[in-house]
Amino acid sequence: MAAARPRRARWGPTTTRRGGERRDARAGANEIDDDGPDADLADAFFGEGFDEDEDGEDGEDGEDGEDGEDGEDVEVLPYIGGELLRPDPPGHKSGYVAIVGRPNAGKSTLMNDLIGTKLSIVTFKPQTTRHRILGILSDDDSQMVLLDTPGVMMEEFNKLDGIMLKSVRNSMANADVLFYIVDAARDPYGAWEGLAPKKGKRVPTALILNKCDLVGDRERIMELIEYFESQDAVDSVLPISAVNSTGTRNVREWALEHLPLGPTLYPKDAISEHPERFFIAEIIREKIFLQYKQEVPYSTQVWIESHTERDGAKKDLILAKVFVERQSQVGIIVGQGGSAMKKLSSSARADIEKFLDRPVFLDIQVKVRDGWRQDDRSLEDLGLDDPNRLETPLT
Ligand SMILES: Nc1nc2c(ncn2[C@@H]2O[C@H](COP(=O)(O)OP(=O)(O)OP(=O)(O)O)[C@@H](O)[C@H]2O)c(=O)[nH]1
Ligand SMILES: [Mg+2]
Repeated sequence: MAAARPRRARWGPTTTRRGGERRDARAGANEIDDDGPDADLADAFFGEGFDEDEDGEDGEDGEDGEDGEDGEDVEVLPYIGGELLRPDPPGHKSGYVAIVGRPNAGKSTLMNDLIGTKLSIVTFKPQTTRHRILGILSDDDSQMVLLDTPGVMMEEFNKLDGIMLKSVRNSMANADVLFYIVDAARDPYGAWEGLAPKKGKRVPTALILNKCDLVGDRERIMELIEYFESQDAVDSVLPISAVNSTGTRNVREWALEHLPLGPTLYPKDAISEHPERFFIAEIIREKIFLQYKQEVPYSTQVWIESHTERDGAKKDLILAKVFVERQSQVGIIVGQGGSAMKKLSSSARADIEKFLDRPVFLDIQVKVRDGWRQDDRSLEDLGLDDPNRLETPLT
């Protein structure tokens, strides 16, 4: 499941952009990340190419005025180090590509495939992703900023659900290109009903028909393509199997084609903006989702208390806290004689070591935060409204 990291790249918060605001954060030039799958897409599902509809929106709507403020000040700026900034070549494109869909549709799997490494955790359970996760795909002529989002649920059951939906809405509001993704094998029409915008479309929009490998029936896939192509809010339909990398190159090319003109927004060698400890916490959360049943994974939040790199042959020391909602869940997480915790620690440690490329000593403690999913202060304190939060929560 886990994609290997193909190259060392920047993960940390290297950007000058937060929230919806844009700034030019050009950094030294970099290599083209062209390690995507070679699969020749849609034909894997059906013989002829589908209609890759043009909407004429690309091209002229670049970022006005971003470069116009340099003016007089440039000459008096002191040298502050770093590589010389290279101007973007003419015709450089950039923008935000939001991936939105119902829980479990395959958003994170697609995002990981496009980026070429495992940025977002993936499990067989719905509502795995809780934050907007940002992944960056750059080459000399473009920069595509992908936003993986939490699944859009039909109902909000608690304040955490509210925060998750808010992050989907924010991602959509910031998007220059929008991908709606539906599971072709599981009520695709119903899924679309819950997603379809009321007021038509605002930006180039494609419907991604995922999990085509589970359909197996060419006629059915054609029928779905035809239906979604007839929707006003959809410019193109892209059939894929994200888990097999089939069709995902088409997705990348479609996004690139429809990105507006714009400057480099993040350092070209960055692949995300989240701090390393965010990914470490996500790895532990993924293992919790895979190991524990029913409500337990959903009642759990992970916080990395500290991560210390130690000299010499010593392993990195990572102290993590797992917050649960009720005292009874502590026993479930720990298990008889600590057996469940042992299993959790060792599976999480193995993936953290792969991610960091270093040996790690992982210490996990379990804490109770009564009803944290319904409590504004706990949600903020545990970093649910800001995945890049670094201050330690009060326990
Ligand atoms: N057969 C098949 N399974 C897929 C495909 N894409 C994703 N999956 C599986 O579907 C499940 C959910 O995938 P995710 O990528 O976590 O889905 P998601 O939309 O991010 O889910 P949430 O974060 O919970 O909203 C996982 O078990 C994936 O392996 C696909 O193309 N074919
Ligand atoms: Mg996800």
